Amino acid sequence: MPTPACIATWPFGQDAVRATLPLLQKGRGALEAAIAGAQVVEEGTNSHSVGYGGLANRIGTVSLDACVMDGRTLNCGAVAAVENVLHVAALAQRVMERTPHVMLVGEGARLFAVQQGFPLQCLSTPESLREWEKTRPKPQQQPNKGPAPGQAQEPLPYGHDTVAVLALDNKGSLGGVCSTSGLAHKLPGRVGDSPIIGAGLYVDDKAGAAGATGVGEEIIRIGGSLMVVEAMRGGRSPQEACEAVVRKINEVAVRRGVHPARVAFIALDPKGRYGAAATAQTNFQYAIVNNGKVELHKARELAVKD
Ligand code: SD4
Repeated sequence: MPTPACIATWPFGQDAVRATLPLLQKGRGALEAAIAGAQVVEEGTNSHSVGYGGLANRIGTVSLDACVMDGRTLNCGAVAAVENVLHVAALAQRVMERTPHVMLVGEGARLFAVQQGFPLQCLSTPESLREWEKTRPKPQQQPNKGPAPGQAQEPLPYGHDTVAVLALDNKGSLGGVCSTSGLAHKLPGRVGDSPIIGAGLYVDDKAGAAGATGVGEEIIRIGGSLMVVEAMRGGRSPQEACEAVVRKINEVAVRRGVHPARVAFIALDPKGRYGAAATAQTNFQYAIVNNGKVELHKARELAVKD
């Protein structure tokens, strides 16, 4: 019987792993356990970028993205740009289980949440509103048109983070979840990598599971999490797979003149081996279980020359 395993992004991932592990040990399925872990972060005050008190967008609204994927069947579900719903990972699971679709967005996702009995609530906190007020671009900095031809794009603000939780259950199946409020001050309607299957998350029992965090635009561009999983399918270890894809991110970032790209990946394979890697200056940390204890590790960072 495989030993249950779990990995989650950032220091608040420790809360997720602490909630996920006991469920795996009780024999619950990987996806169910991973969703329970992500929910703790969505609810918690240790995170200012997931769920309650999440980072507000350009107009001060908290708008959430999430997805889930079951490695046994490749069943998956996602919601994007949803307002007023706290448990977006659970909502993504409902999309997977109760609709013929993979993704619902915006008002449609919110209406589906109401139909499914999810409460609507304000996700801003006095603290998150103060932070938004302090850090938001001043009106004269806000673009109302696109950049003029030949002019650089406005750089993306980088207030992170996303919780990605990957779990392996005692039947040898993998499940994964990704949940976030996305980048701080994003334009209303912006969707990051986190709810996009293959970008922010990908899970296949026959190869492995991967999740991403960082600037979503750079992750979407290369289909980051799918690429990590395909590298494991090709025989690389989770660590080698994450590093290979961070190198790819770096190569593309150089081509685009946006390095360092500020992206990180975590991965878990069906044997319970894990890996993580990040681009330079990310200070990316992830939580894992080692001998029954939750540990926080710093990921290997790869600079462009690596
Ligand atoms: C996004 N990837 O919306 C998310 C944000 C994030 O660390 O993970 N930041 O682009």
